[in-house]
Amino acid sequence: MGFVIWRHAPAHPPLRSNPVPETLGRMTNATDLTLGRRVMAMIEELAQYTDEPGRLTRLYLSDAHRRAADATLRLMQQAGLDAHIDALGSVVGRVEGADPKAPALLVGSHIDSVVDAGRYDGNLGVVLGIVAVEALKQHGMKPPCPIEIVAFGDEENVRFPTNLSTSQALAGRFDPAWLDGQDQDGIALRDALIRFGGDPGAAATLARDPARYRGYLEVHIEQGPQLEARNLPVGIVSAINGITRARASVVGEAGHAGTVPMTMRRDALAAVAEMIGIVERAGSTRTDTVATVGVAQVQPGAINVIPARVDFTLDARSPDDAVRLAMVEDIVTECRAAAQRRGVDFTIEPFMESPATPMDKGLIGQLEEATRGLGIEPLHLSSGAGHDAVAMANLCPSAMLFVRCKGGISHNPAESITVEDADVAARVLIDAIRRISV
Ligand code: HGY
Ligand code: MN
Ligand code: MN
Repeated sequence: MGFVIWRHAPAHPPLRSNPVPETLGRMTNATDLTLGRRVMAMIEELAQYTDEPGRLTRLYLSDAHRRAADATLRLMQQAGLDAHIDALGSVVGRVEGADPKAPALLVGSHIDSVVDAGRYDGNLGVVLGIVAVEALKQHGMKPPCPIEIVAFGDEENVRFPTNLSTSQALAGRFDPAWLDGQDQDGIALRDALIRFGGDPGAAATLARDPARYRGYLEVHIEQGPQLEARNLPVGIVSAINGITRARASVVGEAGHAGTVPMTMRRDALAAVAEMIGIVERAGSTRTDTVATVGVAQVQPGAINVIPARVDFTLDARSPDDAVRLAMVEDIVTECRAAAQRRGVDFTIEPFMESPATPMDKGLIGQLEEATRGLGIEPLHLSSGAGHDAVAMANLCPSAMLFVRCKGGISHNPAESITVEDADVAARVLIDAIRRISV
Protein backbone atom coordinates (compact mmCIF):
# COMPACT_ATOMS: atom_id res chain seq x y z
CA MET A 1 0.00 0.00 0.00
CA GLY A 2 1.48 3.34 -1.04
CA PHE A 3 2.09 5.99 1.53
CA VAL A 4 -0.38 8.86 1.57
CA ILE A 5 1.51 12.06 2.37
CA TRP A 6 -0.60 14.86 3.75
CA ARG A 7 -0.76 17.88 1.51
CA HIS A 8 0.01 21.13 3.33
CA ALA A 9 -3.23 21.56 5.23
CA PRO A 10 -4.28 25.24 4.99
CA ALA A 11 -6.29 26.73 7.87
CA HIS A 12 -9.43 24.77 7.24
CA PRO A 13 -12.97 24.02 8.37
CA PRO A 14 -13.61 21.24 10.87
CA LEU A 15 -12.50 17.77 10.01
CA ARG A 16 -15.86 16.49 8.70
CA SER A 17 -15.93 18.82 5.75
CA ASN A 18 -12.17 18.96 5.45
CA PRO A 19 -10.72 17.18 2.39
CA VAL A 20 -8.57 14.88 4.50
CA PRO A 21 -7.17 11.72 2.93
CA GLU A 22 -9.99 9.18 2.92
CA THR A 23 -8.02 6.80 5.14
CA LEU A 24 -7.58 9.42 7.85
CA GLY A 25 -11.23 10.42 7.65
CA ARG A 26 -12.26 6.79 8.01
CA MET A 27 -9.94 6.43 10.98
CA THR A 28 -10.75 9.57 12.89
CA ASN A 29 -14.47 9.48 12.20
CA ALA A 30 -14.79 5.80 12.93
CA THR A 31 -17.13 4.91 15.74
CA ASP A 32 -16.19 1.26 16.08
CA LEU A 33 -14.05 2.01 19.12
CA THR A 34 -11.11 0.14 17.57
CA LEU A 35 -8.71 2.81 18.77
CA GLY A 36 -10.27 2.99 22.23
CA ARG A 37 -10.11 -0.75 22.68
CA ARG A 38 -6.46 -0.76 21.65
CA VAL A 39 -5.73 1.96 24.23
CA MET A 40 -7.46 0.04 27.02
CA ALA A 41 -5.63 -3.17 26.10
CA MET A 42 -2.25 -1.46 26.34
CA ILE A 43 -3.24 0.17 29.65
CA GLU A 44 -4.08 -3.30 31.00
CA GLU A 45 -0.72 -4.60 29.81
CA LEU A 46 1.20 -1.87 31.65
CA ALA A 47 -0.98 -2.02 34.78
CA GLN A 48 0.46 -5.41 35.72
CA TYR A 49 3.94 -3.98 36.46
CA THR A 50 3.95 -3.01 40.14
CA ASP A 51 6.40 -3.06 43.04
CA GLU A 52 3.62 -3.96 45.47
CA PRO A 53 1.42 -6.98 44.66
CA GLY A 54 -2.25 -6.10 45.07
CA ARG A 55 -1.82 -2.41 44.27
CA LEU A 56 -0.12 -0.29 41.60
CA THR A 57 3.07 1.31 42.86
CA ARG A 58 5.77 1.88 40.25
CA LEU A 59 8.46 4.25 41.50
CA TYR A 60 11.22 5.65 39.32
CA LEU A 61 14.00 3.09 38.65
CA SER A 62 12.27 0.31 40.58
CA ASP A 63 12.04 -3.26 39.25
CA ALA A 64 8.45 -2.57 38.21
CA HIS A 65 9.56 0.55 36.35
CA ARG A 66 12.16 -1.56 34.52
CA ARG A 67 9.53 -4.15 33.55
CA ALA A 68 7.09 -1.45 32.46
CA ALA A 69 9.83 0.29 30.46
CA ASP A 70 10.68 -2.99 28.71
CA ALA A 71 6.98 -3.56 27.95
CA THR A 72 6.63 -0.01 26.62
CA LEU A 73 9.69 -0.60 24.42
CA ARG A 74 8.02 -3.72 23.00
CA LEU A 75 4.73 -1.88 22.38
CA MET A 76 6.59 0.91 20.58
CA GLN A 77 8.54 -1.55 18.44
CA GLN A 78 5.40 -3.51 17.58
CA ALA A 79 3.81 -0.21 16.49
CA GLY A 80 6.69 0.33 14.08
CA LEU A 81 8.72 2.81 16.10
CA ASP A 82 12.49 2.70 16.30
CA ALA A 83 12.71 2.59 20.11
CA HIS A 84 15.27 2.52 22.93
CA ILE A 85 15.52 3.16 26.68
CA ASP A 86 17.65 6.24 27.33
CA ALA A 87 20.36 6.82 29.94
CA LEU A 88 17.86 8.00 32.57
CA GLY A 89 15.30 5.25 31.94
CA SER A 90 12.85 7.03 29.63
CA VAL A 91 11.57 4.97 26.71
CA VAL A 92 11.88 6.86 23.42
CA GLY A 93 10.39 5.75 20.10
CA ARG A 94 10.69 7.54 16.76
CA VAL A 95 9.07 7.18 13.36
CA GLU A 96 10.61 9.13 10.51
CA GLY A 97 8.46 11.53 8.54
CA ALA A 98 8.22 12.12 4.79
CA ASP A 99 10.76 14.86 5.39
CA PRO A 100 13.26 13.37 7.87
CA LYS A 101 14.90 16.77 8.28
CA ALA A 102 11.68 18.48 9.38
CA PRO A 103 11.50 19.38 13.10
CA ALA A 104 9.90 16.46 14.93
CA LEU A 105 6.72 16.40 16.98
CA LEU A 106 7.06 14.90 20.49
CA VAL A 107 4.13 13.07 22.10
CA GLY A 108 4.43 11.59 25.57
CA SER A 109 3.79 11.37 29.28
CA HIS A 110 5.12 9.24 32.16
CA ILE A 111 4.96 5.60 33.29
CA ASP A 112 6.09 6.05 36.88
CA SER A 113 3.30 6.23 39.47
CA VAL A 114 2.52 7.35 43.00
CA VAL A 115 1.91 4.77 45.75
CA ASP A 116 -1.34 2.76 45.32
CA ALA A 117 -1.95 4.58 42.05
CA GLY A 118 -4.52 4.51 39.32
CA ARG A 119 -3.55 2.94 36.01
CA TYR A 120 -4.25 5.91 33.71
CA ASP A 121 -2.18 8.72 35.28
CA GLY A 122 0.71 9.13 32.82
CA ASN A 123 0.36 5.74 31.14
CA LEU A 124 -2.63 6.98 29.10
CA GLY A 125 -0.59 9.66 27.34
CA VAL A 126 2.18 7.22 26.43
CA VAL A 127 -0.23 4.57 25.17
CA LEU A 128 -2.25 7.10 23.14
CA GLY A 129 0.94 8.23 21.39
CA ILE A 130 1.78 4.64 20.49
CA VAL A 131 -1.79 3.90 19.32
CA ALA A 132 -1.81 7.06 17.18
CA VAL A 133 1.43 6.15 15.39
CA GLU A 134 0.33 2.51 15.06
CA ALA A 135 -2.99 3.59 13.49
CA LEU A 136 -1.30 5.95 11.03
CA LYS A 137 1.04 3.18 9.98
CA GLN A 138 -1.80 0.67 9.64
CA HIS A 139 -3.51 3.13 7.32
CA GLY A 140 -0.33 3.50 5.30
CA MET A 141 0.11 7.11 6.34
CA LYS A 142 3.58 8.56 6.81
CA PRO A 143 3.44 11.83 8.74
CA PRO A 144 5.21 14.73 7.01
CA CYS A 145 7.55 15.20 10.00
CA PRO A 146 9.19 12.71 12.39
CA ILE A 147 7.13 11.76 15.45
CA GLU A 148 8.81 10.88 18.77
CA ILE A 149 6.90 9.13 21.54
CA VAL A 150 8.41 9.39 25.05
CA ALA A 151 7.57 7.49 28.25
CA PHE A 152 9.21 9.53 31.01
CA GLY A 153 10.20 7.77 34.23
CA ASP A 154 10.35 10.42 36.96
CA GLU A 155 7.30 12.67 36.75
CA GLU A 156 5.84 11.88 40.15
CA ASN A 157 9.09 12.62 41.98
CA VAL A 158 7.81 10.34 44.77
CA ARG A 159 10.99 8.32 45.30
CA PHE A 160 13.76 10.93 44.95
CA PRO A 161 13.81 14.71 45.71
CA THR A 162 13.81 15.64 42.02
CA ASN A 163 11.69 17.81 39.73
CA LEU A 164 10.62 16.12 36.50
CA SER A 165 14.20 14.92 36.08
CA THR A 166 13.72 12.70 33.00
CA SER A 167 11.80 15.28 30.95
CA GLN A 168 14.00 18.14 32.16
CA ALA A 169 16.93 16.11 30.76
CA LEU A 170 15.45 16.32 27.25
CA ALA A 171 14.96 20.05 27.79
CA GLY A 172 18.65 20.37 28.70
CA ARG A 173 17.90 21.23 32.31
CA PHE A 174 18.97 18.09 34.18
CA ASP A 175 20.49 19.08 37.55
CA PRO A 176 23.44 16.76 38.32
CA ALA A 177 22.73 17.30 42.04
CA TRP A 178 19.64 15.13 41.54
CA LEU A 179 21.98 12.13 41.13
CA ASP A 180 22.95 12.44 44.82
CA GLY A 181 19.35 12.62 46.03
CA GLN A 182 18.39 9.66 48.20
CA ASP A 183 15.18 7.70 48.61
CA GLN A 184 13.79 6.83 52.03
CA ASP A 185 16.05 3.76 52.19
CA GLY A 186 19.12 5.92 51.64
CA ILE A 187 19.67 4.71 48.07
CA ALA A 188 21.10 7.47 45.85
CA LEU A 189 19.45 8.10 42.48
CA ARG A 190 22.86 7.52 40.85
CA ASP A 191 23.11 4.01 42.30
CA ALA A 192 19.49 3.14 41.52
CA LEU A 193 20.07 4.31 37.94
CA ILE A 194 23.15 2.08 37.52
CA ARG A 195 21.20 -0.87 38.96
CA PHE A 196 18.37 -0.10 36.50
CA GLY A 197 20.84 -0.24 33.61
CA GLY A 198 21.04 3.50 33.08
CA ASP A 199 24.07 5.76 32.76
CA PRO A 200 24.31 8.69 35.21
CA GLY A 201 27.24 10.16 33.28
CA ALA A 202 25.18 10.45 30.10
CA ALA A 203 22.31 12.54 31.49
CA ALA A 204 23.57 15.72 29.84
CA THR A 205 23.74 14.01 26.43
CA LEU A 206 19.95 13.59 26.40
CA ALA A 207 19.40 17.32 25.85
CA ARG A 208 17.51 17.89 22.60
CA ASP A 209 18.23 20.68 20.09
CA PRO A 210 15.16 23.00 20.23
CA ALA A 211 15.53 23.64 16.50
CA ARG A 212 14.81 19.94 15.86
CA TYR A 213 11.39 19.98 17.61
CA ARG A 214 8.18 21.75 16.59
CA GLY A 215 6.21 20.86 19.68
CA TYR A 216 5.27 18.51 22.49
CA LEU A 217 1.77 17.11 23.02
CA GLU A 218 0.70 15.34 26.20
CA VAL A 219 -2.66 13.64 26.69
CA HIS A 220 -3.49 13.05 30.37
CA ILE A 221 -6.50 12.28 32.53
CA GLU A 222 -7.92 15.49 33.97
CA GLN A 223 -7.60 14.27 37.57
CA GLY A 224 -10.42 16.67 38.38
CA PRO A 225 -14.23 16.92 38.01
CA GLN A 226 -14.73 19.63 35.36
CA LEU A 227 -15.05 17.55 32.17
CA GLU A 228 -17.43 15.12 33.85
CA ALA A 229 -19.50 18.02 35.21
CA ARG A 230 -19.83 19.40 31.67
CA ASN A 231 -20.29 15.97 30.09
CA LEU A 232 -17.25 16.46 27.86
CA PRO A 233 -14.87 13.62 26.91
CA VAL A 234 -11.84 15.88 26.42
CA GLY A 235 -10.67 19.40 27.24
CA ILE A 236 -7.68 21.61 26.45
CA VAL A 237 -5.20 22.74 29.10
CA SER A 238 -4.62 26.51 29.24
CA ALA A 239 -1.87 26.49 31.91
CA ILE A 240 -0.29 24.25 34.56
CA ASN A 241 -0.17 25.45 38.16
CA GLY A 242 3.13 26.21 39.86
CA ILE A 243 4.31 23.94 42.70
CA THR A 244 6.56 24.32 45.73
CA ARG A 245 7.59 21.09 47.47
CA ALA A 246 9.56 20.97 50.71
CA ARG A 247 10.73 18.52 53.35
CA ALA A 248 10.30 19.63 56.97
CA SER A 249 11.24 18.25 60.39
CA VAL A 250 10.16 18.95 63.95
CA VAL A 251 12.38 17.71 66.78
CA GLY A 252 11.01 17.66 70.35
CA GLU A 253 11.80 15.24 73.14
CA ALA A 254 10.78 11.63 73.66
CA GLY A 255 9.24 10.91 77.05
CA HIS A 256 7.04 8.56 78.99
CA ALA A 257 3.44 9.06 77.85
CA GLY A 258 2.25 8.24 81.36
CA THR A 259 4.50 10.33 83.51
CA VAL A 260 5.41 13.61 81.75
CA PRO A 261 2.87 16.33 82.64
CA MET A 262 1.21 17.94 79.60
CA THR A 263 2.74 21.33 80.46
CA MET A 264 6.27 19.91 80.44
CA ARG A 265 6.24 18.16 77.07
CA ARG A 266 8.04 18.93 73.80
CA ASP A 267 5.74 16.74 71.74
CA ALA A 268 6.88 16.79 68.09
CA LEU A 269 3.66 15.28 66.73
CA ALA A 270 1.38 17.67 68.59
CA ALA A 271 3.46 20.50 67.09
CA VAL A 272 3.11 19.06 63.58
CA ALA A 273 -0.62 18.63 64.08
CA GLU A 274 -0.82 22.39 64.68
CA MET A 275 1.37 22.98 61.60
CA ILE A 276 -0.86 20.82 59.42
CA GLY A 277 -3.73 23.09 60.46
CA ILE A 278 -1.63 26.10 59.43
CA VAL A 279 -0.99 24.53 56.00
CA GLU A 280 -4.65 23.66 55.50
CA ARG A 281 -5.77 27.19 56.41
CA ALA A 282 -3.15 28.76 54.13
CA GLY A 283 -4.35 26.73 51.14
CA SER A 284 -8.04 27.30 51.91
CA THR A 285 -8.04 31.05 52.48
CA ARG A 286 -6.62 32.14 49.10
CA THR A 287 -8.04 31.93 45.56
CA ASP A 288 -7.24 28.80 43.54
CA THR A 289 -4.51 27.68 45.94
CA VAL A 290 -3.98 24.27 47.50
CA ALA A 291 -1.54 23.16 50.22
CA THR A 292 -1.02 19.61 51.43
CA VAL A 293 0.96 17.62 53.98
CA GLY A 294 1.10 14.23 52.27
CA VAL A 295 3.75 12.43 54.33
CA ALA A 296 4.42 12.44 58.09
CA GLN A 297 6.85 9.98 59.65
CA VAL A 298 6.81 9.79 63.46
CA GLN A 299 9.73 8.65 65.61
CA PRO A 300 10.04 6.55 67.66
CA GLY A 301 6.40 5.65 66.87
CA ALA A 302 5.29 3.79 70.00
CA ILE A 303 1.94 4.06 71.70
CA ASN A 304 3.36 5.03 75.09
CA VAL A 305 6.20 7.34 73.97
CA ILE A 306 5.81 11.08 73.45
CA PRO A 307 6.92 11.61 69.80
CA ALA A 308 10.46 12.91 69.58
CA ARG A 309 10.64 13.71 65.89
CA VAL A 310 8.36 14.07 62.88
CA ASP A 311 9.55 14.38 59.27
CA PHE A 312 6.84 15.70 56.95
CA THR A 313 6.33 17.18 53.50
CA LEU A 314 4.69 20.31 52.07
CA ASP A 315 3.15 20.57 48.59
CA ALA A 316 1.83 24.08 47.81
CA ARG A 317 0.33 25.18 44.48
CA SER A 318 -1.20 28.13 42.67
CA PRO A 319 -1.75 29.32 39.09
CA ASP A 320 -0.01 32.52 40.22
CA ASP A 321 3.65 32.22 41.25
CA ALA A 322 3.64 35.35 43.43
CA VAL A 323 0.62 34.05 45.36
CA ARG A 324 2.25 30.64 45.78
CA LEU A 325 5.54 32.06 47.07
CA ALA A 326 3.75 34.40 49.49
CA MET A 327 1.61 31.52 50.76
CA VAL A 328 4.69 29.36 51.41
CA GLU A 329 6.37 32.26 53.22
CA ASP A 330 3.33 32.70 55.47
CA ILE A 331 3.22 28.96 56.21
CA VAL A 332 6.90 28.94 57.22
CA THR A 333 6.51 32.05 59.41
CA GLU A 334 3.53 30.63 61.26
CA CYS A 335 5.15 27.21 61.71
CA ARG A 336 8.27 28.84 63.12
CA ALA A 337 6.14 30.75 65.66
CA ALA A 338 4.31 27.55 66.66
CA ALA A 339 7.63 25.73 67.11
CA GLN A 340 8.94 28.56 69.30
CA ARG A 341 5.83 28.50 71.51
CA ARG A 342 6.18 24.73 71.95
CA GLY A 343 9.94 24.67 72.50
CA VAL A 344 10.59 22.33 69.56
CA ASP A 345 13.03 22.72 66.67
CA PHE A 346 11.54 23.28 63.19
CA THR A 347 13.45 23.07 59.92
CA ILE A 348 12.09 23.20 56.36
CA GLU A 349 13.95 22.74 53.08
CA PRO A 350 12.24 23.44 49.73
CA PHE A 351 13.56 20.98 47.12
CA MET A 352 11.30 21.74 44.18
CA GLU A 353 10.07 24.98 42.63
CA SER A 354 8.05 24.47 39.47
CA PRO A 355 6.71 27.68 37.86
CA ALA A 356 3.14 28.17 36.64
CA THR A 357 3.42 27.26 32.93
CA PRO A 358 1.06 28.55 30.20
CA MET A 359 0.56 26.15 27.28
CA ASP A 360 1.43 27.20 23.71
CA LYS A 361 -1.36 29.18 22.01
CA GLY A 362 -0.57 27.81 18.53
CA LEU A 363 -0.78 24.19 19.65
CA ILE A 364 -3.88 24.98 21.69
CA GLY A 365 -5.44 26.25 18.46
CA GLN A 366 -4.59 22.99 16.70
CA LEU A 367 -6.09 20.96 19.56
CA GLU A 368 -9.21 23.17 19.33
CA GLU A 369 -9.52 22.43 15.60
CA ALA A 370 -9.04 18.71 16.17
CA THR A 371 -11.61 18.74 19.00
CA ARG A 372 -14.15 20.72 16.97
CA GLY A 373 -13.51 18.34 14.08
CA LEU A 374 -15.19 15.65 16.14
CA GLY A 375 -18.10 17.95 16.92
CA ILE A 376 -16.91 18.63 20.49
CA GLU A 377 -16.88 22.22 21.77
CA PRO A 378 -13.36 22.80 23.21
CA LEU A 379 -13.30 23.61 26.93
CA HIS A 380 -10.17 25.32 28.26
CA LEU A 381 -9.16 24.45 31.80
CA SER A 382 -6.08 24.92 33.98
CA SER A 383 -4.20 21.99 35.48
CA GLY A 384 -3.84 21.76 39.26
CA ALA A 385 -1.59 18.76 38.71
CA GLY A 386 1.98 19.04 37.49
CA HIS A 387 3.06 17.32 34.28
CA ASP A 388 6.11 16.64 32.14
CA ALA A 389 4.74 19.35 29.84
CA VAL A 390 6.11 21.88 32.36
CA ALA A 391 9.62 20.62 31.62
CA MET A 392 9.03 20.18 27.89
CA ALA A 393 7.85 23.80 27.63
CA ASN A 394 11.53 24.64 28.26
CA LEU A 395 12.40 22.81 25.03
CA CYS A 396 9.60 23.58 22.58
CA PRO A 397 5.96 24.78 22.34
CA SER A 398 3.91 22.41 24.52
CA ALA A 399 0.24 21.65 24.96
CA MET A 400 -2.00 19.15 26.75
CA LEU A 401 -5.30 17.47 26.10
CA PHE A 402 -7.25 16.30 29.17
CA VAL A 403 -9.45 13.21 29.17
CA ARG A 404 -12.49 12.90 31.46
CA CYS A 405 -11.98 10.57 34.40
CA LYS A 406 -14.74 9.19 36.63
CA GLY A 407 -15.49 11.46 39.57
CA GLY A 408 -12.26 13.33 38.84
CA ILE A 409 -10.59 10.67 41.00
CA SER A 410 -6.83 10.16 40.59
CA HIS A 411 -3.79 9.09 42.61
CA ASN A 412 -6.22 6.39 43.68
CA PRO A 413 -6.83 2.85 42.34
CA ALA A 414 -10.43 3.92 41.61
CA GLU A 415 -9.12 6.12 38.75
CA SER A 416 -11.04 5.21 35.57
CA ILE A 417 -11.97 6.33 32.05
CA THR A 418 -14.34 4.87 29.45
CA VAL A 419 -13.32 3.14 26.23
CA GLU A 420 -15.44 5.70 24.37
CA ASP A 421 -13.45 8.60 25.82
CA ALA A 422 -10.19 6.78 25.09
CA ASP A 423 -11.38 6.46 21.50
CA VAL A 424 -12.25 10.15 21.23
CA ALA A 425 -8.88 11.10 22.71
CA ALA A 426 -7.08 8.89 20.18
CA ARG A 427 -8.96 10.47 17.27
CA VAL A 428 -8.35 14.00 18.52
CA LEU A 429 -4.66 13.21 18.96
CA ILE A 430 -4.34 11.69 15.49
CA ASP A 431 -5.99 14.69 13.90
CA ALA A 432 -3.85 17.09 15.97
CA ILE A 433 -0.74 15.20 14.84
CA ARG A 434 -1.93 15.58 11.25
CA ARG A 435 -2.44 19.31 11.64
CA ILE A 436 0.81 20.01 13.52
CA SER A 437 3.10 17.77 11.50
CA VAL A 438 2.55 19.46 8.13
O1 HGY B 1 1.74 15.86 41.79
C1 HGY B 1 1.38 16.09 40.64
O2 HGY B 1 0.80 17.11 40.36
C2 HGY B 1 1.66 15.10 39.56
O3 HGY B 1 0.73 14.07 39.66
N1 HGY B 1 2.99 14.60 39.66
MN1 MN C 1 0.34 11.89 39.14
MN1 MN D 1 0.59 12.40 35.77
